[in-house]
Amino acid sequence: MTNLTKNQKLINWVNEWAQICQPDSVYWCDGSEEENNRLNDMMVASGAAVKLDDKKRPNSYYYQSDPSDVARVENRTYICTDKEEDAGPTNNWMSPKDMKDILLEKFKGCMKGRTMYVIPFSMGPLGSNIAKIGVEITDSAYVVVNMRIMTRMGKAVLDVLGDGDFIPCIHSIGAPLAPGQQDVAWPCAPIEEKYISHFPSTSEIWSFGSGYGGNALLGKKCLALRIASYMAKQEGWLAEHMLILGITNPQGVKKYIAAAFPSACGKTNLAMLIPTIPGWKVETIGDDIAWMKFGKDGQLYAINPEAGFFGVAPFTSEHTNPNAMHSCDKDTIYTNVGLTPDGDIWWDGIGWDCPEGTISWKGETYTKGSDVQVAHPNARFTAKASNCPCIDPDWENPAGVPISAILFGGRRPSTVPLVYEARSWAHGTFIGSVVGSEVTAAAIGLAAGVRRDPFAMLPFCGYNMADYFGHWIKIGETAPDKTKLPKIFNVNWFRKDETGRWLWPGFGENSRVLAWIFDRCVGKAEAIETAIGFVPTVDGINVEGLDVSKADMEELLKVDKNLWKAEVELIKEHYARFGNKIPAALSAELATLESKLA
Ligand code: GTP
Ligand code: SPV
Ligand code: MN
Repeated sequence: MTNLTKNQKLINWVNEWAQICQPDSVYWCDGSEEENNRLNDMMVASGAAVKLDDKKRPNSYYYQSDPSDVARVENRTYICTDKEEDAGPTNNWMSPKDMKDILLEKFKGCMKGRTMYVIPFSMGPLGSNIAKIGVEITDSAYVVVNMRIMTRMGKAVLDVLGDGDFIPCIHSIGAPLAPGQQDVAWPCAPIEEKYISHFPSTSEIWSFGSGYGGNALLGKKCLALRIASYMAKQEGWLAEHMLILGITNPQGVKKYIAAAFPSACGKTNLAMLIPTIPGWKVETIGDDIAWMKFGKDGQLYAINPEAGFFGVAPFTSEHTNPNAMHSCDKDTIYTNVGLTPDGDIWWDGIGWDCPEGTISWKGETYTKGSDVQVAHPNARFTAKASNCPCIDPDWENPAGVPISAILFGGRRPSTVPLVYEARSWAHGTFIGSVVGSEVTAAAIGLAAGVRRDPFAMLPFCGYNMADYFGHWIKIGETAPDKTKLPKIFNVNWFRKDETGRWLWPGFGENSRVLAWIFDRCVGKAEAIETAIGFVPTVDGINVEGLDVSKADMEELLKVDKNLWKAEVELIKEHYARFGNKIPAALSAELATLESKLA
């Protein structure tokens, strides 16, 4: 059936699923450029894709999804464990047997009239001992071309795999074709038939009914976060929803920082930031996922398991994030943005007016003054990391990069200051465990308002979140050299005043905060100890050339005891969800915070 591998276990597994799904044909992806061109041509010919103007956007393609399939579906995402308690109160749960019974029915014949693609992929540099190999079976060619950007994919992976073990990932869009039936541009199943299922104890992923992003590109959230977080717990490392950046100060000293912010809260932007303060430089290792392990020298090292960026398009511009804009200059897939009459793309905040006649993500035509939503708020670009102008020279270093600081943050219009530093690893773990953020468009069907998103991992933790908190505490307690643990900080670029005005300009200006964090790591910057941790002194942050009033700056750095007392009550409610599973070290941190505020 294939001459790409002799791995009998893999061949048997593919055959078994081909019998269940009954595709018209089975195709093993080699990852070549020729194959990629062929699939792109096929999708253009079928009307699934539009090739963009080759002069403006070389080798780039445009897709519109089905209106029901625009983001992750958290209420259709399951962690399947024997005991419900092992999935915990924040995950949807079903027993593996019940889920497999339901899904086997759905997978039966689900690829009729379609091709089954077999995608061997590596999360992490090929052959690195930190990397994990998965094989995704899918009936979506869109998934194939996206996986080719987001992961290392194809024959080279099979060569490294040899006859070894792989993580099996089954995916179907759940839209079989009857003989003669005309296909649609973006086939998928209705929301209530979508299932994004994980079986952590057997390292399996079964995803049905969606073709979008994290639901369908199974290396990303499903493998590199949900399954990997469970593996990391067993094996003593960390799989996190974090960007990784390198920052160099004017003296040429370089440090690496990892940062966890919830979906659509600024990871891509921070990872590619261009500092506004002279002499500083930021380079990108990754923008969404970090796998971290202790090295022989006792430092925590991080790799980016991905090979591309699946980034939020709206409000990405030459002004906010030029490095992301240029990562998308060529070889890019655009999904749910606007398509201009001259074969280019458009979204809100791109930096120029929407051209007359632009086609919206829903296929409507935009004319000046019309209220057509041109790009979906969760419209995305899929771009190669290697096309990013500020990619770090060490981004594919199999050993990873040493992490000096870990940041947490979210969209908090009030209460939480621009930046503060934890007193210890345990205190930092507490800060991570209470991350809150205003809900964004990255997931479907969430009520508006601030929700707790611990460690930005709420939708991505493959086991009981309270046990995950405990794992973080344990990492600190069992670190080979506690003096080498990263320092932990919380940042908040999203403070607003009563009128809704941003108090902080964000984007490149966030370098001022990174510089303070950098200097704290080398024992330089000034801070005062408050009830919540170390906050910069009024002149601790470099504000030279910054257009922020002194009053706003004071507001940004203020710790308001009354607001924080109210916050403590909300934290108690949040912790109550986990009953007595909250680690004692975190209950102690909460008690300390409460007593310091008294
Ligand atoms: P995921 O890919 O969903 O995990 O998102 P992400 O965390 O990488 O978010 P991203 O950097 O794509 O930012 C999402 C949105 O936040 C974009 O619309 C940005 O313009 C906006 N944003 C990012 N950084 C800042 C900032 O410093 N200030 C403000 N006000 N907005 C920001
Ligand atoms: C997120 O929602 O955090 C993303 C986009 O990074 S997706 O890959 O769709 O999950
Ligand atoms: Mn993400």
